Amino acid sequence: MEKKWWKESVVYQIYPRSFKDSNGDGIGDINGIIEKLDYLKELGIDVIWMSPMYESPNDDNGYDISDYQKIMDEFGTMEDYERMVAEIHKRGMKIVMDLVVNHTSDEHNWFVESRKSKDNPYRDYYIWRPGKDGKEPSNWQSYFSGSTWEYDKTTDEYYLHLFSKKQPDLNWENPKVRQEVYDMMTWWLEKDIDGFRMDMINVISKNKDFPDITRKNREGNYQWASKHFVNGPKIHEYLQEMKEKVLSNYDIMTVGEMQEIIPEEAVKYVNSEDGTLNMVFHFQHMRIDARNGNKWDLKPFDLIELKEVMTTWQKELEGKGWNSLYLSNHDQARPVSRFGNDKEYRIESAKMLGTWLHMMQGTPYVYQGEELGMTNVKFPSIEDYHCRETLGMYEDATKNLGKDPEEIMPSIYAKSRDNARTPMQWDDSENAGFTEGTPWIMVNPNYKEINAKQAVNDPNSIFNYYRKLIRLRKDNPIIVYGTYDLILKDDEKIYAYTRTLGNEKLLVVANFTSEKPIFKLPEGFPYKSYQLFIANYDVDEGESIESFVLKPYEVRVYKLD
Ligand code: TEU
Ligand code: CA
Repeated sequence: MEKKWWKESVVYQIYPRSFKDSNGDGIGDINGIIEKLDYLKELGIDVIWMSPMYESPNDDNGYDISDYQKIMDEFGTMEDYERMVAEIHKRGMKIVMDLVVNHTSDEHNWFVESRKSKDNPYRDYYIWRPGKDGKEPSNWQSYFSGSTWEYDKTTDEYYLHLFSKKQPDLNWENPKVRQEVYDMMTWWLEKDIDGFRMDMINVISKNKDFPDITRKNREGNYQWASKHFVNGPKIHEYLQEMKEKVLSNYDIMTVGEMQEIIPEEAVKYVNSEDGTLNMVFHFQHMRIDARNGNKWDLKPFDLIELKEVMTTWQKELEGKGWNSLYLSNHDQARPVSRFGNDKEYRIESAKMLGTWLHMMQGTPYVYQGEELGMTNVKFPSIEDYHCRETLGMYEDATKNLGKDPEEIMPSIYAKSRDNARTPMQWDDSENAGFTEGTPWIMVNPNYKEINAKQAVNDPNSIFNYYRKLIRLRKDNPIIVYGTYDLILKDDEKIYAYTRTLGNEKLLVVANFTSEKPIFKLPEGFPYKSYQLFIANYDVDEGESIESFVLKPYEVRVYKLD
């Protein structure tokens, strides 16, 4: 298999707003990030992915960009940015920027012009349609609830926005738009960045007819219409063009965030022959605790389903493309609260989840605070939430669907994106050492116990365990390049798999429960000798691997010859 630096790397995601505030305004910033680069180096990180740092009115925390070539004032200046890149590179790390080009902010100059008149030169930069029978051009529902169409009275037409109404969708059909995007990407690459994480990249090509959804697929007036824009008609054409004009000129890494992507479609994007991107972020494992794909409709997750999802991705991409491995990011609940046990077994289960994920084939992504086992939060009131998606759902559910707020709050506690956006917990001082001012969003009250200062100094912390996990990757090519195979497919408590490279094997055994299930090696499983590689509890090294009892959330990895 072809060796690549981005296959061997571990990526750390920074959500700048919540990472570290250096000037007391309550908002994380670039100088704050620079202060913490040594912390990331100590953890062993190779690549840092920055959530958007561009100029933005912050309707969606920077995912609504008003100028792609400026740094958000609150985060600092272009000089600060350049210094940060130099400091990252000086430490032997790389930087990946977020590329948000499905939409801009409505305050982007292109849109300010576009909405002025039907013959404005920028009109066609966005997607405008006349209404239908005095209503929206179609009954599509936006990701943040409500219609995907917003009426604009200046020209008596509607514009499309798959996300908030302050995030109008760019018209990728227009070659000028595409060229603007490619020029902007090149401009950043010339500033020495090392790649892009591409926001919602598989929805940029839409069915231009914008047909109504006739069979209701959800409550309310607006319906999910993703079949008309996910992996749309011209998506591969656009990405091939982007590859030819931009990506192929640089040794960079690319990862495309892709809604509703399944492995057989993903191969078209990431295959090493004529694919366009290195990796995709899929959402299939993020849906196993939701009913009917509705993230707010909670259900306990099923380990068998998790095995199916992960194994399908591992096997379908094997030898063809490359997987990204993540359990958390700025849009997801905290994994230790979601898939582990953030009460009795917080430390054990966080280590188990990290091990289970990092030992698979692919590039692991660590989201800020995951290395500390940061947990979900319950804010006292809906007023304390900031996330666009959460507020949109709350409003829709209470106003349009007549639901009781009490009924909705448990979903918000479990799934709100704000769970991931509470400030990074640096120490046990006020506001967790994140800011000397008032944080823009509430700090999780558990920071006295869960914080980086404690973790760095505690040899048994999740942080130090992650360090070890990451170091092992550097010294053992099998972790990067070994082939994955699932064993014990039907076990409901234990997730076990192997990795194979040449004569070497890794055996990974992970208990996803607070019970004590017995692991039994499948009969005839070949090995000559074994050695403990990493584990989250003390293990008697003489213990046979043929059969053993697992402690709650125990994980063990053995190296076999
Ligand atoms: O996310 C797209 C996306 O799929 C989520 O917002 C989605 O709505 C949610 O996770 C599912 O419940 C990207 C960014 O990561 C997100 O922060 C932005 O809000 C969004 O695009 C718009 O740019
Ligand atoms: Ca600040």
